Amino acid sequence: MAAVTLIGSPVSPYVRKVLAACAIKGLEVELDPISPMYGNDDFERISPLRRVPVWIEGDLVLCDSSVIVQYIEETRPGPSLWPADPARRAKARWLEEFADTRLFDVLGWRLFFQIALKPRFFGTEADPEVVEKARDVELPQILDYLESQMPETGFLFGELSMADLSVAPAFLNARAVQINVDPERWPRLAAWLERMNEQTPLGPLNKLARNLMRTPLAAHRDRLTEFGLAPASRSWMGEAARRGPMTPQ
Ligand SMILES: N[C@@H](CCC(=O)N[C@@H](CS)C(=O)NCC(=O)O)C(=O)O
Repeated sequence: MAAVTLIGSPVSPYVRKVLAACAIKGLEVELDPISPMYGNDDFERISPLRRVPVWIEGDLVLCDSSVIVQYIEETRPGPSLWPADPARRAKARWLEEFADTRLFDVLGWRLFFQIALKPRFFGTEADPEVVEKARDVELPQILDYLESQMPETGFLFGELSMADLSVAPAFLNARAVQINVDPERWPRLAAWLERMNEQTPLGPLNKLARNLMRTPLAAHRDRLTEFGLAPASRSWMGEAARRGPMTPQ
């Protein structure tokens, strides 16, 4: 099989989701750790939504973390990324979908992007109404639902699966803008997040992401090697930040 290049900064929860799947399968990839906002014209040609992650393997180019992890599962040996039982597998896929849509909309776009990225990349301030509603109304509803799905011990479906690795990553980005899960109100969710950090490949990836959040973009490639990841031989990084067709205001 051809060598794999993955485009996307580990600051992206979706990129960490794919990297965690690779770690479980023992699969090494080369990484171009760009922020999608800084993708160049070539990036836009292969990622029409200007989004990361993008998987390149020979002539094959795949966009979207769920498409990519499904492809990894179908082409690579090693532990399965989903539960074996069809009903549990279907439920795991639903939680992946919930995480990639509603959970990320609130934690990723209305909190992390508004507070941390919008001012930094586009020079505009966070919209306080969006942030307040996300934090005080929308997020608690999501956390109540996730709490109802959480086991007392272990992972969502016993063994670690893509359900866990899809739901957990965005919580780190939220923590970076002081949005935390209150362990008094959502005890199972908070304890599961701790286990995800301490017992799974997401832990070291979260450590790398935290480090990159404090590092100027130009130095991100050098940080990868310090964390045991191989930088790609080419980069799709451009000069200035641009919005994609689906970047929120
Ligand atoms: N459904 C996609 C979502 C990917 C996504 O939204 N990635 C973010 C980074 S966390 C992105 O590239 N955003 C840039 C933009 O939309 O402008 C997936 O699962 O890969």
